[in-house]
Amino acid sequence: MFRLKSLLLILAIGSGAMAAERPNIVFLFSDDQTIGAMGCYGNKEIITPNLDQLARDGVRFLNHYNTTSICMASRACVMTGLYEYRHGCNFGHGDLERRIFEASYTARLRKAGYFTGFVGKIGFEIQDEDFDVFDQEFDVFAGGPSQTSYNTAKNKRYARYAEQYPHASRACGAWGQDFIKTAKASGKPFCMSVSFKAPHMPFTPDPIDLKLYESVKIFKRPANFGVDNAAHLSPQSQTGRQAKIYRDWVNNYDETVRKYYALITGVDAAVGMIREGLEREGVAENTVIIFTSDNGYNSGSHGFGGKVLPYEEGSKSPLIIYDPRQPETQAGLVSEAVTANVDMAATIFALSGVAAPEELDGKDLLPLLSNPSARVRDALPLFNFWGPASCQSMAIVTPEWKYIHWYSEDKGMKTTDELFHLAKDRIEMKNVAGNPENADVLAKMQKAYDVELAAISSSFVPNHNYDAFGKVFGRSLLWDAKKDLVKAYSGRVQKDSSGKKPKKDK
Ligand SMILES: [Ca+2]
Repeated sequence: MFRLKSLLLILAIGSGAMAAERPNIVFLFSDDQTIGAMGCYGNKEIITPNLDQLARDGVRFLNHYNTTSICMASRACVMTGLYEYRHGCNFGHGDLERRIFEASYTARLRKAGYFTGFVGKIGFEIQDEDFDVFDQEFDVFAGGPSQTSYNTAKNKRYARYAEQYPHASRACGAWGQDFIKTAKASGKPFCMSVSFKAPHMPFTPDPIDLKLYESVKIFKRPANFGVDNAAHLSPQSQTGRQAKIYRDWVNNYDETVRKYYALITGVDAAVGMIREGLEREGVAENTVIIFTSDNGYNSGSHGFGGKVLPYEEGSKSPLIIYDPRQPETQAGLVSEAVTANVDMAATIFALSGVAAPEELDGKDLLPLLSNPSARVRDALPLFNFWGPASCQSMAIVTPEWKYIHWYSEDKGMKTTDELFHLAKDRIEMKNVAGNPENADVLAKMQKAYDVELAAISSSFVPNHNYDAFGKVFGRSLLWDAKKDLVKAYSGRVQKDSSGKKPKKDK
């Protein structure tokens, strides 16, 4: 009897302790960082000691894709766990509806008792509401509208750090340290989002970091660098701003990449400050850290600059997850599973124990922390619903293959299928779609494509200008039947992404 009572007591204490020890979550988010721009991803020129350490402590993901590879949409994908056509938020498509924001992990965790904080570039707004409404949506909010500024003094909600940290990246680190203190004092578990502006354009790094790269005169080019390495790609891929502007990535590579790397080194310094803060407050052992970025970046690969395109450099970002509660044997492991921006919300819901909304598009990645060789999906869709219609596309990626369908036949172009054998050709130099020995693979990828296409038609969010995509991305409808549909929406989606508030859909 005594033993039973003791057992029950132990069980009761155990479950109470578990409830009290919901982990803290720190979500660190850079802006426009491609997967290769970090030491732990094999880049020997960039200086990222703190991020490399985070990778040694946690699990590093090699195939992390942004399902829409542009700021506004991807940030909404991260927070909601939904594909863009289901959350409806992108340039030319509209702001995030209140009901969808309410289902985001930040909103739900707060309702469930988490102490929440946000600093930096949030990148979207809630439809028909002022930006300042975010002050009520977090326990501590230090975000800014549109692109925010590298000049700390110009970001009103954390301008107080300007004297000590005039550049925004380290200022965000200092804000993070203070938030950790405040959150600890609240007695609640916390969820902190640090959304760096870096390394987004304009490339104005902290002089402290730029100095570290002064002695390097010539930087290593990507293996598929320059326009000569684009001759085999679809003509459609050449019709966007990635091929027409951002020419410094091709013509002035060394000076451009020097600043880009220095901006990431500034983020790295802030990550170090935040980890120090967690240690100092004694909360590091119960704090899960996630580091990723909102889209990749074409740093001269195939002659492209910018993002958006479904090729590897533009769509893939680093992802590191460090859960200190995992056994030490898991430290430094690497996962080749295909993961996505939409997985962040599902993972954070799982970590926190807070119920996720039904039918998230994203997957919980926690099983990969204990078993990095596992998979969470067979295939992932990548979308571009923005910019010139001729450069829009949908793609399917698996650990081994990528299939891209370019539908536009504008200006004499022909519909183009691209198939890359990623396992053998990671830099996408051979389109093997026409190769008879790949016919079975192509058919399988097209089947997966058609499944994702049907999902657009059946579940797009109404009134956000996605109505036509289930048809125009289709593989069988002829261009003549698509032309008018394209014309109807394309005027509305050709907005720039300068951060100006997009006009409402007419
Ligand atoms: Ca971005």
